[in-house]
Order: sequence, then C-alpha cells, then structure tokens
Amino acid sequence: MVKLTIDNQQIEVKEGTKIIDAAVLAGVKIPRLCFLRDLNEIGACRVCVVEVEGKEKLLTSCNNVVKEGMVIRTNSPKVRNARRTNVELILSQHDFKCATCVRSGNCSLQEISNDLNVLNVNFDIDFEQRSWNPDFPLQKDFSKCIKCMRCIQVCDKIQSLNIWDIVNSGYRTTVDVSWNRNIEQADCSLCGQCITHCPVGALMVRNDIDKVYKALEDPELITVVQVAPAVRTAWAEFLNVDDSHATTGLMVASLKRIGFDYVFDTNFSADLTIMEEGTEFLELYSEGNMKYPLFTSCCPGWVRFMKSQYPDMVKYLSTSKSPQQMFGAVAKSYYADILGVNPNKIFCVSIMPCSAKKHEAGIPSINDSQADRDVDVVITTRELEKIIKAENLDFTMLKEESFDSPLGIGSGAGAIFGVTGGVMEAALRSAYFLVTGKNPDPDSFKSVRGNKGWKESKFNIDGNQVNVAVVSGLGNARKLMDSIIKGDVKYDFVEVMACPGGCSGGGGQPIREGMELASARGEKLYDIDRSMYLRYSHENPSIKKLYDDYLEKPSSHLAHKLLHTDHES
Ligand code: HC1
Ligand code: SF4
Repeated sequence: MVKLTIDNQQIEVKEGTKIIDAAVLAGVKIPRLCFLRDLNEIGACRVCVVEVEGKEKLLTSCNNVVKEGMVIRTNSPKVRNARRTNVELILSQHDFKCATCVRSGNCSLQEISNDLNVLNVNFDIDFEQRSWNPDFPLQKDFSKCIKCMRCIQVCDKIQSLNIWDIVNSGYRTTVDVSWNRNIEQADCSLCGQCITHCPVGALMVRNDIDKVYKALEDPELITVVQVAPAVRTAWAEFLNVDDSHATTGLMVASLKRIGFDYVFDTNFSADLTIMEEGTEFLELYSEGNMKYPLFTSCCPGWVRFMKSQYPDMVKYLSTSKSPQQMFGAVAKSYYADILGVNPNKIFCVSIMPCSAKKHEAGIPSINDSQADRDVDVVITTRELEKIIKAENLDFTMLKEESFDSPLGIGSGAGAIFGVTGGVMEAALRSAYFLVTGKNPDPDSFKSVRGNKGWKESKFNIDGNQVNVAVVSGLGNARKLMDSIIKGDVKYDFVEVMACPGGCSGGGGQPIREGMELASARGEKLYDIDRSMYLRYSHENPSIKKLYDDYLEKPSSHLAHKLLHTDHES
C-alpha cells in the first residue's frame, strides 16, 4: 500500500494506482477529456494535470501512478491556469459553433470549458476542414476533431478493425481513415462505437430527422414506425423523465403525439426472425453434417465484418433477415394488404439503437416487398430524443399507450434481442418447442446471459446436445472466428453482436460520458421479459396469424421471398 496526500486528504491506496483513480478516494473527480479506462491513458489532452509537491512540471494524472509520500494538489492556481491554457489550445483547433453542433449540451469539451471559466480563446483559431461523403451513415467533421485518439483505440482494441489513424505531423496532425483510404473503401463495420466514445461532435451518424418530418407532413403517406427492443431502455435518458416513468407505454404515447399513424414494435418481427432462424437451424442441425455453426445475422455491423474479414464464411450466416428488415417486408406486403393500400403509400420508419441499421435498410438486395424500399428511414435513439424534445411534451400529463396491432404484439423473447445472448436464448426457447412440442422453462437457457465477451454453453434438446456460443464486440468475434476456423472450438449455433453488450450498448444509443450502460440497459430488457405473459416467440398470436393467413409456415416459399436474404450485396 502507498500513503499519500491529495488536496489535504491523507489516503492509502494500492501500489500502481493511477493518480486519477486515487483522487476518487479523496473525494475528487479530476477532469479529463481523452481518458478512456484501459484503452486510452495517454495524457494527450493534458486536462487531467495535477501539481505534485517538489516537482517543477505538472503531471498527467491518467498515466502517472502514486508514490509513497506524494503531496498532490488537483486544483491549485498553477493547475487551473495550465488546464485553461490547454483547453484554449484545443479550442483554437476546434470549430466551436456549439449551437448547431450535434453534441451541444452533451459535449465534454463544452463542459470543461464552462467549468474552467474559459471566456476567450487567446490563440489564433485555425481548424481543419475536409469534405466527407454526406450520404455515408457515419459522418466525420474534421473541424471538431480534438485528436484525443479515443476513436482509434476503441476501433483497434475493442473492434479490431483499425479504421482510424493519426495522419500528418506537427501542427497538421489529425485523425483520418487509416492507410490513405476513404471511409467507403475501409472495412468499417458501421458499429458506431467510435461515435459513442467521441467526447465531442467530431463523429456522428448521418442525421435523417428531416426525412421523418417530411413523411409525417405528407398527407398521401401512411407513416408506420417500428421501435427496436433496446430503444425502450434508453429513449428517455436525456428527457427529464425519471427512470420509473420512462416506460415503453410513455414512449409509444410520445410517438403517437409526434404524429405517426401506426406505432409498431420490432419485438414482433424479432419473434418472426426466431421462427425463421430457429427453423433454419433445426433443418441444418438435423442434417447432421454441419462443418461450421450457423451464425446469426441480425446485426448488420457483424454482417459487414464477416463480409470484409471472413468472406469465405459468409455462406454460414443465417439467411433469415434481421427483425428490422422482416418488419419492413411484412409491413409493405401483408399489412399493406390488410389496409388495402399500395405498399408505396406506406412510409416505414425504424427507430434503432444502431448506426449500421441505416446501412442495412439501404442494401439493394434486402428489399423484397413490392415497394421501392422495405424500410424507408432509420433513425437512432439519439435522433428520436431530439424529435421528442422538439415536441415539447409535458410528460406529467402524458398517459401511457399501447403499440398498435397486429405488428405491435411482441413476446419477452423478442424483447431480449437487444442484449447480448438474447437472440440465442429466444431461439433456443422456440427450437426446444419445435423439436419436443413442449415449452421449456423460459429461463432454461439463461447461462448465455451476462456481459462476458465470449460465452459458451451446451444444452440438451430431446437427447441431442447443442453447443452454442455468444459473442459481442468485434475483437471477440475475430478471436472466435479464428478459433473456429483453426478447429480449436466447435459449435452448432453462434450469436454475434458487433457492439459490446449487444444493441443496448449500440452506436445509436444516448452517449453518457464515461458510462458503459449496455449491461444496465440489458437488465431492463430481462425485466420486461420476466414481466410478460408471452415469453415464447412461437406463442405470439400475431405471428401465428401471419403464418396462418399469409406466409403459410416458417421457411415457406413466400417466407423465403420476403424474409430471407443471401447477403450478396
Ligand atoms: Fe438490435 Fe435487432 S436486437 S439488431 O441488435 O435483431 O439495432 O435493439 O432492433 O433488427 O429486434 C438493433 C436492438 C434490433 C433487429 C431486433
Ligand atoms: Fe447495431 Fe446492435 Fe449490431 Fe451494434 S450490436 S451494430 S447496435 S445491430
């Protein structure tokens, strides 16, 4: 143990503790900008500097460890001046038009500048400006980049894709796509983890809010919205609605007030995905000669990763479309028939916790209804928050409402799609039923829960052993793929989600500085599942009716046409 003094508080901490962590025990949170625990502890921004008695130079607290007898001051005049100068230097290369910035009100640089009482920037202002493809789902604004390196580290160390790198040198140093590629050529999975780890507004998703407003204003269009499972866990994080009131029912009521004609649930089509994917798995498994496992394909970040990193393995991805795309295909075929309208009259909006879903909806070969596109626009949870804020709703007056029927009925199995392990658990609940004709206990497969990056389990279904793996984070997916290909591990069914923790921690979710919320949001989905009367996809009455009245049965000719894809383009 090491004894030291921080801001006149005597504390004792373990040897090797970083000063930034030791300060917490003295009741101080040292400000930081570039710091990301275990990923980016490089002292690049120099906002976390502290004064150590007897030392001329200030020390960065994120990458210097405590020493016996140290006397540290975290907010001395010297520290304050240095921090202010460092922040001014950062601002001198940053376009601080805060009012029009996507991160206004939720920007670490803005907060630190305010806290340090920076009222002027006493340096010449000169920021980088470069063009970027405005149609690409991931957007970069070079004029906002503060070169903190967080995006580089998250992409390298967590996602193993190395999309970003430092380019140029000296004054012109900036962060750009690595190896002189442009973003379209790079193997970006579009998971959006660089966006949620950016402390400012340099990385964003493409903003599609105006496309939604345009559709809502068009009297000729019937607007249909689907809401992904994970969105309900986070939609109100910045809305001044306390957690116990931020219910799914209040979210539905908000969407109705915004003016959508029909508010539906992606949990419905998650149940449909289970019916198709579960059937696909059982067909392959019963053939008895699977060389490689069946891989889930509902995460477009993972599908893009597979296509660029393991192209020979794409054929082992499930052909079942994601719930988002199944929803769009059903809305513009079956539901258009129910309404008796031309499918092109329906405008289908998805609200997703995800940046890659914007790409998925635009894949040409994924559109199989008679309409031009199955899903017209995808917005993220963050974009939803903006739309709801603009509505100026008084949440104390708003009453909860239910999703519309029939595409708004979803099971607890559908809800847990939004958390790592949830797709596997949901699939096994129904696979068990399809094989045995009996429902398993709904919690029989809970060993695949939890935030470990690579989980494995074995289950016995009617005397047959099924080996499964569940992975989240693309670095873990790479390790898994390499082990499978080398023959070190063997599974029958594998779930992969690109974002650590699954969609709850997705690239389109609200950004809460320094907080990894995937697991807490995931717990809310398990609570929803436990509270549901319907916990099995195959018991969803709307799904049964869809098969009875329209699709006939899972894997039928029409189901294949509408609900499956070859992942070709
Ligand atoms: Fe997901 Fe999915 S769970 S992919 O992770 O299969 O985005 O939430 O909507 O489509 O259901 C995301 C979440 C989501 C799909 C479902
Ligand atoms: Fe999108 Fe979910 Fe995949 Fe992340 S894990 S890329 S949020 S689908």
